[in-house]
Amino acid sequence: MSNFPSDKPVLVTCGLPYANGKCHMGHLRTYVPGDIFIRALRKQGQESVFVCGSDAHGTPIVVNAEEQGITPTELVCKYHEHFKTVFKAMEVDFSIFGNTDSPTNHARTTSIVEALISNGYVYSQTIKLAYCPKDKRFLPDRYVEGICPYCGSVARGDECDQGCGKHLEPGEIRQARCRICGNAAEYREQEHFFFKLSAFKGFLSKYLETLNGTPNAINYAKEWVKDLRDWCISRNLEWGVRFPGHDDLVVYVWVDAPIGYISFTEEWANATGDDWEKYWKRDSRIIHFIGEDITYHHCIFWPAMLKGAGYTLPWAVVASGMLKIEDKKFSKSRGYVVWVDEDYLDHGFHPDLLRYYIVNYTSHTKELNFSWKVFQDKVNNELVGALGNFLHRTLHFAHKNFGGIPEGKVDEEIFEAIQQKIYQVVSYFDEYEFKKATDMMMELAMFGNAYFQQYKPWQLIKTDREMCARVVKNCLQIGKALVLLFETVLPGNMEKAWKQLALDGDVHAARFEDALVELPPAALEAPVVLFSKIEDKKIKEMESILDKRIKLAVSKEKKTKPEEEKPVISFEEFQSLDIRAGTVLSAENIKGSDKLLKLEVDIGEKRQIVAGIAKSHNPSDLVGRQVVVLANMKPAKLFGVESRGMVLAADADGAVLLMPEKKVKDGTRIR
Ligand code: B3M
Ligand code: ZN
Repeated sequence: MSNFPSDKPVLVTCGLPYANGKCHMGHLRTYVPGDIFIRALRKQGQESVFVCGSDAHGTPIVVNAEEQGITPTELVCKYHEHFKTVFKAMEVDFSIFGNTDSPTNHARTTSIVEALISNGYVYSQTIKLAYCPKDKRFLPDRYVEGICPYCGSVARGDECDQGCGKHLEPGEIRQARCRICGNAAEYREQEHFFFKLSAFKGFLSKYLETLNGTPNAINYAKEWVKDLRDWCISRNLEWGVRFPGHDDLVVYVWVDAPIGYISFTEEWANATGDDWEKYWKRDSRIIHFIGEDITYHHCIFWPAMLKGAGYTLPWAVVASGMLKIEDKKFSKSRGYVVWVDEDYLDHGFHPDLLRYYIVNYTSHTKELNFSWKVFQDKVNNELVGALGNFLHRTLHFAHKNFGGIPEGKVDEEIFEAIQQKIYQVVSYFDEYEFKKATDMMMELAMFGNAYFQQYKPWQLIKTDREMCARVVKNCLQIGKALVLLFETVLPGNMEKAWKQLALDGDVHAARFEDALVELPPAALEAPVVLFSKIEDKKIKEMESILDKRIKLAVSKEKKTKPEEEKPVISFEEFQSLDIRAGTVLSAENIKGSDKLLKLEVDIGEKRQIVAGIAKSHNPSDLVGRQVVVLANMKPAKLFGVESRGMVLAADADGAVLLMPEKKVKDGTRIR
């Protein structure tokens, strides 16, 4: 049995893009599957609404506006319009695309924070915060750069985005420097407000047992729940939602951003005469589509906030894996980026092609590699070669030989094949297995092609016209089913195909089950080809655009980034580092993390060390090797695993481990 339709209304949301930069392929990994999922819900007759909007607050916006010399409002308006336009062009069809700076969101956020305060979940505490003596200001979040206290990577602001991925609380970052002027920051005391996340440990542990969604999100969250720290939810900024009762503070962006999901539902309900409370105050199914990197916020912080303020909890969290461009880690600064407008739509590519690639390249939770060559192959072989070919040859043959859809019955076995495929597609959608769902659709197209080949209507027409009509009718019925199934992925082209089949009504509002309603006889026009092959020349052109951008980024980086200057230190300061040689005794992956390895190293004594080298090293290759370890690194816990020491490596394209020139006794000091 499918999960849908359910008598509970369904709210699907997508993570809110920061309104501070253009839409790129990485964004689409959340929005396209979200859109496909909601279309599939509608096709099952599920009452549902699809909500998203711009994330307008926080230091990502303020820092960017400052750099561009415009106000945060101007920046947000510019990118808000940009995202709306690109989503429309990509056929990502939100019921509403709001903005977290709206009056509704200010009001809803204030009301939720006040509820948390009056329910006893907020307390104040004086903490030490990074402060720039030159710019005379506190340095919240992205205003500060330094070293992650957990893994030693260069980190900025509130997250270790290059290293262990941990959320960093204000004041935690080491060797803090001001991002505006580059000077070393001081630490100053100030009173701030904390959300008592630790009080939700019992609740969250139980909740995560029932939470639906993708295993990547849920498994990470189950690890994190073991070690919950309270969250500082106030910031020294002008831009944002005022912290109730404190005119000099705003709430942390990760408070008012997810509350946007609620406010946008309110705004949508006000505009359509619907009721927002049936989603957020009563029994509903709230499904969040997000990128894997914001799982903590959606599976830990957000449900605790909702619980603490008395709102309906998310029913599912669906997290997409990360994106690679031509097999290299996605990176705007290094040029590994594909902008949706200037690198795709503006070159005349149809949105449907990319939508198909995004869901069909690999499973939703895995890393997706975008390559122009693979894109070409998938379009030419699958969309043109299988689906397009079947629809076109069927329609063309029917038009040419029968002037349209012939009279007669569709065979029972054809209906059975269709029904089975619908069942499989729907079951895979239920599990957020978009690749498998779309593979099943493509199987139906291949079944159609095989059927056409087997019965050879082009021969039958000469020998047995009646039998030929039956075969054609069967093929057309398969075509109708394909159009209904593929509408979720290829809405633009399937709308055209629906008309080519002379079907009335709106294909976007039709149901999967309509595929079992026999096509009535009708006249058909000569069909126009839906999908055409992409030429090699076009792909070369696209590749060279990307190449140029990467080269430009490399040369820019060389020019603008001379080696970061570090302060001069004394011999005594150097001597305070306890660096030793040691042999790796064992190495294993850490459950829930694709970056970290747990090592046991003999440095004269046995030490357990967590190292962020899983992407560059296989555990088995490390055992027996000698490495260099900073032994007096402050102990830390990563994914619940204790780490006492740091393995030293050159920070190249991936980590390159240091090792002594020749094997030395374990524990030998490095000076
Ligand atoms: N604006 C974007 C991100 O960190 C952030 C998402 C908010 S979702 C409520 O991916
Ligand atoms: Zn880190």
